Amino acid sequence: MQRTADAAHRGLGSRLENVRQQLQSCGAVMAELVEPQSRPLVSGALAKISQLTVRVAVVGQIKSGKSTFINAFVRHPRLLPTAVTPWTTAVTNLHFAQAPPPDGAVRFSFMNTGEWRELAKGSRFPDLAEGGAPGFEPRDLQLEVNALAERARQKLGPEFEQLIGRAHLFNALHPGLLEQYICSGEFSGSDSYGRYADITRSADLYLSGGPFAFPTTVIDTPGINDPTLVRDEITRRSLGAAEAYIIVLTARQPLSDQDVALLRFMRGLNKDRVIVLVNRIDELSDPPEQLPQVLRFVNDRLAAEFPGARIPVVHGSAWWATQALTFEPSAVAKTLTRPSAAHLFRRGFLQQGDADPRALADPATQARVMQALYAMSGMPALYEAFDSLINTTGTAFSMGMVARGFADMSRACEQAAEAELKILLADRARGRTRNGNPNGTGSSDSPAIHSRERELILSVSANIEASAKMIEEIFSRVIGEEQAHLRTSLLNIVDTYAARERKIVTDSLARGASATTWTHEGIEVRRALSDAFRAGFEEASQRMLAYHAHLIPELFKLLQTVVPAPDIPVPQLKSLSIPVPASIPLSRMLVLDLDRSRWQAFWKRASSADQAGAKIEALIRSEFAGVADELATSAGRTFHDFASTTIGWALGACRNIQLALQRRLDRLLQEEGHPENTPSRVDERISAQAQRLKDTEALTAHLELLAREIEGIFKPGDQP
Ligand SMILES: Nc1nc2c(ncn2[C@@H]2O[C@H](COP(=O)(O)OP(=O)(O)OP(=O)(O)O)[C@@H](O)[C@H]2O)c(=O)[nH]1
Ligand SMILES: [Mg+2]
Repeated sequence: MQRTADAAHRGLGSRLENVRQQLQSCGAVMAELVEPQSRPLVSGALAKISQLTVRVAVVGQIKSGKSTFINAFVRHPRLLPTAVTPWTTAVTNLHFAQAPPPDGAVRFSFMNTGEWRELAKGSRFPDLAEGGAPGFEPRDLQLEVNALAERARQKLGPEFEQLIGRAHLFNALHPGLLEQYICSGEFSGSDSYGRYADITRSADLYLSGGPFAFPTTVIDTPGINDPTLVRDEITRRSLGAAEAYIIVLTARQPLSDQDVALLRFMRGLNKDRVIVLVNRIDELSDPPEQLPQVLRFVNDRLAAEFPGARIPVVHGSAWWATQALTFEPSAVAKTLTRPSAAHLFRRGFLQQGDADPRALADPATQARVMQALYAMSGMPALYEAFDSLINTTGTAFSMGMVARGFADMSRACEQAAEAELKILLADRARGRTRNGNPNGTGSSDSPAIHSRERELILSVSANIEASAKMIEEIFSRVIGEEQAHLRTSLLNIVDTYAARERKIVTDSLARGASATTWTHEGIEVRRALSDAFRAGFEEASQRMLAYHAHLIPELFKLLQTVVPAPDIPVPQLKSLSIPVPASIPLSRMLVLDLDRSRWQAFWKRASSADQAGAKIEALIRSEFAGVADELATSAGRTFHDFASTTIGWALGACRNIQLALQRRLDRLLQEEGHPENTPSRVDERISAQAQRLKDTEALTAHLELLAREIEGIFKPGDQP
């Protein structure tokens, strides 16, 4: 396309990619400057950033146009199968700007028996069977899984047993291949279509091209309201692996009941990493009238569901985008006679006569129509939104941490180089005064001085190690406290809610109402948990950062007793914040979410109003206690990662200085009195050391600039 959006033109995530490449080249330089013992720290960080990828999941109800949209989004318009009947059954990961594994660029992984059993249990069903909420035995999922296994067995015959738990690998895609693995439904095509669909868990495709500058994985998911519970569960599970989400809605039924359910389901995901696409606007019969209404409705609904969040809402048509990318004059001519195409004329993208099939043979008209369809497809706006979204992800944050770590280490190298130079200069000066020799190379008291300095350094370094250990312990204690605190406040919310629901059930049954009318509206408690989690996490993260700002400089102060160690800049608490992990556990399906028909057995077993109320309270508690636990654990994990990385770098930087000095003094001690230690040799060393100092100064300046730049790029998202 000629008129691509700026973001796509540069390549999505190009700023991040640029920073990454600079970090890689700085890291390579630094690996040569640091002490050998510090190299693993640098190479570990380099390996880490070379593996960073952004993962975005595309979700929506069945047939909203997810696969069609993805094809246009990744600029492979015929990649994923899309059609009216066959539906996507497996999670499909499209990897861009990433090297394929050696065993094949296309991989279909089959479920294994364990996974099947897992799926059948659902999320927390086993706990329930073990007494969490007696009397509730949701067998539906199990029955479904059994039926699925039976169908697959019949379809595949003896092959079935061989395939379970394994994978099929290919070097490249060929036509019809995906249809065999990731689609199901009524096909008019080949018999092999859908052959492996029942047992395929996921597909991984490594692709070239695409609009991505930064390694990105786009995840196509089965529709969220797939008629089978199993597919629903597969989709929910796949979401945990993503850090950004595109929700595809249908313009003609914007936020239908299913969409509202989907939004509630998305509630647990980080709201600032979501883009909403109102797709299929080409199906509106009167866009000028209907489009503003649809968008207002969607925005209002989003504001109600995600108060305070700014979720970008993009509208468009994946179909228009596909037509622009594949341009077939006869199909385009048909499109342009539809009422929705009048929209393109009204917006000034097209001229009268452009819809005429004969005019469409003219290259100038073709180019204009292509541009019009593409511009109105929503794709440029979506690219812009996606390009900013990438910058709020954990990937951007991880890169910022590496940049800061590198900058600290580089400053440490600089200080070490400066201190080493001072040792050499002092040594030469001592020699000169003592011997009256202008080219003196040390004196008889030099060894004593060097030994003393060396001892001092060793004792300081022992202190540094001990302090680092202490700092680790403090962080560990603080993280433990924060995690427990977060867990308690989440459990309090669950308790309050469970007690309230108990009262509602008991009261209404006592008044003679039928128990079967009770339905769980878990939205409110999920929202309360999500808000409390976010607020609690942010509060805890401020405490972590305050400790960080206070404790890390202590390490360097210790070092300052022997050398002018660097002052590590204290992070600005306002500008730095640890990104809140996605609250995936909140999106998990719980027994409470099952529909009314599946609750019959539960109510049958309750003999009195009080008993029914008590059971509901126990059920809510047991279901949500696990969610609260998981949320608190994920917060703890994020803090541990943060603490170990920052302590690791600070300690690494200190060690590097201390090792460099130790090495220099050892060498001087070793060479005392050696004949090859001539004045010219000493001068040579001094000038080599001065050069080293210059190099590290330049590297530090570059890295500090980079760390500041990435801090400017990384926006942890809108604060509520
Ligand atoms: N008119 C119109 N049709 C569309 C649009 N996007 C997708 N479709 C059509 O809708 C049908 C379903 O599209 P898919 O992309 O397979 O939808 P999906 O959401 O991936 O469906 P599942 O994987 O089954 O959940 C196909 O026939 C598409 O051609 C659109 O913007 N406008
Ligand atoms: Mg699909």
